[in-house]
Amino acid sequence: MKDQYKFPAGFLWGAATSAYQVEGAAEEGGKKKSQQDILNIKPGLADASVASDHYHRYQEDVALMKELGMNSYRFSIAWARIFPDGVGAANPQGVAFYHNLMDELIANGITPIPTLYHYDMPMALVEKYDGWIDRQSVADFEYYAKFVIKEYASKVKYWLTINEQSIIVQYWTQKCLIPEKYLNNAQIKYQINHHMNLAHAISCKLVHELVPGGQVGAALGYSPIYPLSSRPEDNMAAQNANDLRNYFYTDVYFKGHYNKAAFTYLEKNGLAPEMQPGDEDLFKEGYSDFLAINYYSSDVATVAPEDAERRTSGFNPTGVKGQMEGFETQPGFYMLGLNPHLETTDWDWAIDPMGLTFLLRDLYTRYDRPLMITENGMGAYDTLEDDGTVHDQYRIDYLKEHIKAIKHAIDDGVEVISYNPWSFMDLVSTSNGFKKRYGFVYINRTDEDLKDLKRIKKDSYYWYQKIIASNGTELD
Ligand code: BGP
Repeated sequence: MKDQYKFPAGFLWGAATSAYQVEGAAEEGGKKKSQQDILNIKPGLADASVASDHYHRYQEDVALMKELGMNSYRFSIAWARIFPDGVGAANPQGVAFYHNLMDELIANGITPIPTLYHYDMPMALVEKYDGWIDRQSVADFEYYAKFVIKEYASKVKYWLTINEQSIIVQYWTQKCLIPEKYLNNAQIKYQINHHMNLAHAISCKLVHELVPGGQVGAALGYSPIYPLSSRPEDNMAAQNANDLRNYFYTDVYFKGHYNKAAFTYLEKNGLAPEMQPGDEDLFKEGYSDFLAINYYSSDVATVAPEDAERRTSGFNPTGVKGQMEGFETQPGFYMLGLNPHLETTDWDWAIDPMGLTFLLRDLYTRYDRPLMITENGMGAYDTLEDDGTVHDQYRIDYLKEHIKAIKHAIDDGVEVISYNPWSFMDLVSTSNGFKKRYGFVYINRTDEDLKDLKRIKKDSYYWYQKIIASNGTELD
């Protein structure tokens, strides 16, 4: 009998971050503002101006990655660092920064896995034409992507296109700076997504054209959706929810067209994106080699009456359990809710390691393409003890069960390329500043006080070091 639960030789172990959440230097080195430099200015919370100061300390950070044993690192390239005005002249200091980072990684045996876009549309383009809302964004993204892919082609094999289109649709006003006049127009978020689908497909084509042996795929935020009960109606609701929240994206990436039931529902409700002739041909030409998944939790769905009020996903703004503001409701299609069988994090995210095995199996069966895990992790309040240690056993428990879940999927025959949990170091959370931490490395700062930004290894760092060294065999 073959070995149970074995990670393949050459498996990519690492961790992940994104540009605006770690770099800081928001207006240094020739960079101009992105929409995240504006969206993250919230009273009492850290913003992107200093973040984890990675821009200035990347060498120290890469040394810590090396010591951790990482052989891959997922990060993102800030469009506004390469093209401060979105298009036009490239910024030599920005271009050099990512060369230096990649060189440092490669010299330390770490495979760079860059993401082209992680929520940070240059403000210049937001001011010019409202960013992704306008189809011109696709052409400007192509200009940026072509430059970047060409520039770093010799250093990068695995390219990630756009981070979490699914989350951008769900939390569109937090991920994009939306002018007030569009705020009550929910069709806009599907239009933004359509433009991103085009940008994704173009990027895939560019990687195939410009990078010998290059592999490319999107990084999708993905929560499998279970029926709340075994009632046929709940099963139907779960299928509807999976179609609109999950396969709506993956069918475009791998089949080259929108999921039929989801698109029909949007059309009936006046929410479908406007398309142009040839758009779906482009989807097909811009095929993905793999799918990268960001996995934190699963969801459950139940029936939503036809006259239910449409609403988007809520979130828990306090970090006190039980304060989730509400759940997505699509009248006549589905309504999400709480899974009574699962524990949650302090921010009410359901903890479900088996959900990871479930989705890996499901997606591999549906599309027959390898998968990467480009995010997974436990957001928590961490405490820096007086002796300079951080005891994050809860994070170790979370990650351990999820790594076991990946091993199960591999053992079931699924091809998994990499595991890059969120996050390498503490960083600016998308909505909770530095209060909610994910890192293996603690950053000594708070929302209010920058302190010395010292890097401190948490217990999870030492634990993960052993996991990587044993290629995932020494889990207990
Ligand atoms: C993903 C994003 C990341 C990230 C993570 C955790 O959706 O790609 O950018 O921050 O979620 O989310 P949060 O910071 O809200 O806890």
